[in-house]
Amino acid sequence: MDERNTPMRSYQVCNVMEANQNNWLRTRHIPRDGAQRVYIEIKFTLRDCNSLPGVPGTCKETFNMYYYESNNPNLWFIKESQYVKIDTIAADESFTQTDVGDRVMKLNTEVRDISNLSKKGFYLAFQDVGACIALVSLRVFYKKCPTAVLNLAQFPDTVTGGDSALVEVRGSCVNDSEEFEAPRMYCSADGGWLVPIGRCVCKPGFEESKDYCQPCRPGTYKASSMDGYCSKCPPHSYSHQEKASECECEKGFYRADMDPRSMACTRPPSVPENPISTLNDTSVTLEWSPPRDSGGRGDVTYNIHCRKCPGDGRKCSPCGSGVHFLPRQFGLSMAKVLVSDLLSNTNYTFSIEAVNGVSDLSPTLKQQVTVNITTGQTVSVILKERKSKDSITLAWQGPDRPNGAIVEYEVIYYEKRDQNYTVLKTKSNVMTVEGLKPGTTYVFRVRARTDGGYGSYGGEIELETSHEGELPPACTCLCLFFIFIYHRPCVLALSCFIASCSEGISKIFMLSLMVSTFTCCRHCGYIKAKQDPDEEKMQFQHGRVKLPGSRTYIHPHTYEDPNQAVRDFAKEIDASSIRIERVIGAGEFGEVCSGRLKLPSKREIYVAIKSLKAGYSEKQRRDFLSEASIMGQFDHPNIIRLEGVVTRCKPVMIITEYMENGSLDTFLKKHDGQFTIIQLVGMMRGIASGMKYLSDMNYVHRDLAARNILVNSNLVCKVSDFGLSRVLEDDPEAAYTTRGGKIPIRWTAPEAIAYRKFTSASDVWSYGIVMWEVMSYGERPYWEMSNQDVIKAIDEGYRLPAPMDCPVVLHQLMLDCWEKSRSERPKFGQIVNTLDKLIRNPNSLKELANSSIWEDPTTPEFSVSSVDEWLDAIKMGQYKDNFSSSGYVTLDSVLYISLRCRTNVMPFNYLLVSLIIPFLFLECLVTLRISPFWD
Ligand code: ACK
Repeated sequence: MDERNTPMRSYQVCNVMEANQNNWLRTRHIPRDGAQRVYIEIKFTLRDCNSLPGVPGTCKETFNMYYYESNNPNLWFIKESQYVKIDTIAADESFTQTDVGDRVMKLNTEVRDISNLSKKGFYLAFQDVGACIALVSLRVFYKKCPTAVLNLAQFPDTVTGGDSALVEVRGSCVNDSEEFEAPRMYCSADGGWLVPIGRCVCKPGFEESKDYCQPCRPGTYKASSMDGYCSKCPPHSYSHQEKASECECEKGFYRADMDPRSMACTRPPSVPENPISTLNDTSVTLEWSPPRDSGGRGDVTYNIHCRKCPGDGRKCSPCGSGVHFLPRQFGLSMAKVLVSDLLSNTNYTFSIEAVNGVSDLSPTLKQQVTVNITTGQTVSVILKERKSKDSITLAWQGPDRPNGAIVEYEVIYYEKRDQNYTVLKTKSNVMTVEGLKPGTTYVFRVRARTDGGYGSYGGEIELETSHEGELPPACTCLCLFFIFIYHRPCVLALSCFIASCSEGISKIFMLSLMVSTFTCCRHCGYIKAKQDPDEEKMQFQHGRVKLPGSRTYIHPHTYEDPNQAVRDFAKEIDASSIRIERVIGAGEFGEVCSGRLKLPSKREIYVAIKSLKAGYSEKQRRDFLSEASIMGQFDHPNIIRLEGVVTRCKPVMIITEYMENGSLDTFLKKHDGQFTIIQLVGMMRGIASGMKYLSDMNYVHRDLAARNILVNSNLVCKVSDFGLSRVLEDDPEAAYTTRGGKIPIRWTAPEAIAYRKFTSASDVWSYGIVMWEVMSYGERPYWEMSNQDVIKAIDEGYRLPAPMDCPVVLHQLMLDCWEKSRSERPKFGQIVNTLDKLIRNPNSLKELANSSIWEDPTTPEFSVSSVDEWLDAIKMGQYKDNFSSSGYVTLDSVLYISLRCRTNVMPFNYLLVSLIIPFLFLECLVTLRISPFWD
């Protein structure tokens, strides 16, 4: 019975009373089952010899355990000597008579093992040599390492090795995975796995999930088994099916062979812009601006295609190998090439195309911008000459199609006999060469020069001076005719001609009339021909023709879910690609910092980072991000460019291009008086161009002011500040409240202030104010006048006077922008055109709006000899006493005011005057660019 009084069976032997016992108990054949090491657990009881009364000394308290390895499962006899001894087993606890009486069993458990088995099985045997034992149970077992999956490799059930050796096991990769490094593990003797080596990785299109590989979901992909997890399809690509190992490109977008699958799909670049040619006789330098849209790639290069058109009616043909391109014709990385060895006097068309790594994948034709040039403006015909004994007068016809205005002609001549030549220059196409020898033959050639350089010489003409006493030939009249038709109005030319020719007048008259008409018409035609290409060029370079179906701005409020607008128009940027470097200012919603952005496969760029401060409300977040969803819709060199947003982690950020010179108003104040007028007009042109783009997209800015223009290191101005929060809604204070502050009264058109009529025309009004800010280097419009006074003054017709040194044309443009009736204000497109014309013709900027008052008192309008006269002239006669009592009795002393004004030291009485009649006096104050309220 065991401890619980349950009867149990056992093998017993207890021949203790007799000596020389040798009793054997043997198992049947036990299959090894692959095990090399087998454990044997025996449970037994053993009687204490001392507790047996009268037992001889031969009584034992141990027994022996043996095994015999054999492939034969049916051995019925094994010799004693064949057994291998495992151990002599002694009991930890033996029991006594008392125990027997108490029926308490003292069960011993002993475990032994045998290793390095190699045959099919073995037999176990127990030898009793005279003990009193009962074998209660025998358990024979081996150990194994259980099935396991580690590092995506599956390891099978593995029987442990013999003799405590580790068993090396090769794992097999789970479904949809492949070997990265052969997976191995060691099965230890006690059945545990040790030292995992190698691993499997999920195949492309699958990602690891615990111990198996699961397919990538639609919209995600995994290109390489080396990538850990499925990633979202890169921009402009998609995957509709599971298990995608790459995402397909959207229509119109492509992926080059060498592009990593993680890269956004890209498209061919847009056309190169602003081509410029600089011609020098038979070579030309072509330059252009990179395409506005690089297609999303950084590998844009340029190819030049060249065709020549002889201009004699023959067809154009490829230029051939005679023309040379430096550095090369195809695959240019710089936007510049020198083309040399062109034929003279030939029309050439150069087509410049931008290509990138996916251009060849796109079925659409590559867009090209073309440049036409005409080489060597040869002055082909010397029309006629007039000779005397010591002079020759030549008249020639200018080039048919000059490639620019002719700057001058060069006449080269030499005496035929000695070939020492002389070069003369003239702006007209007539020249009298004097000091020649009588009766001598001279050779003449003429060539023209334009801004593009010299053309080639026309053909030679040999002329001989008259001999002493010889009269000029009668047909000199024809020469004079040509001279005059090129230099006088046609009528005058004709009358001169009639007066100077007596012979054959009727014939020549008819002929001349025809030529004259032809020439005059050609002249008119020339003017037109000169203007049209110019116009075209300007349109081409700067005009943004609104194409049918071109984009219109979408207000984020039209979205039910404003977050969708952000997703649609702003790229989400991973915060880890941004490095914030320093704080550069404070925005409405939080700090503005500068830093760097490094996007995959893009160059690192400097960026400005606006962040949304902590503790914001949902509305603030929406308003903050609305700027990004507006800005993200624009793509123009004069509109601040959105790089993207960070919305998936905090702080929420808006990333834009970095503008090194910050906001325009501060920038101008810092550089007061340091720019040329062309630079200032260039800035204004940029702003106007950005505003034209916005108005073409039907976007009304409402807060155009120099403080909302940013300037980069190249002085390029860009319109910024597109937040929604300043847009006025149903607030009763609306007209005066914006961003918790005021409507920018000084910048806002009267109709927008009065009844919130914000339109592109009201933006034009603001633009006029920005022009004024630019020309006055950041002066505050209307100085310190109160907003109410400004509204009143504007209503009464007052307009800001021209700032100091402001060209009259620019002030006029400002005044046009401030037309009360908004329909009479110019459109942004017209403003851009006007400024372009001024840039091309800087002379038009020479006349200053206010120079006459201060710098030229002798002009009829301001010819004054005393202070009183001067005050009368500027309609301030009633303040004569104020001036004289303050000691300003001479004009010099008034000029001294100007000097003091310039240094901002304003005499008090002068201030008083300006306070009393601010608007009459503003004109002269502005001339000095001073505020009447300083000091
Ligand atoms: O006048 P600033 O230097 O130019 O100070 C303000 C400040 O941040 C708060 O708006 C500057 N700022 C804003 N956006 C940019 C940008 N994209 N690049 C450079 N500076 C910027 C602005």
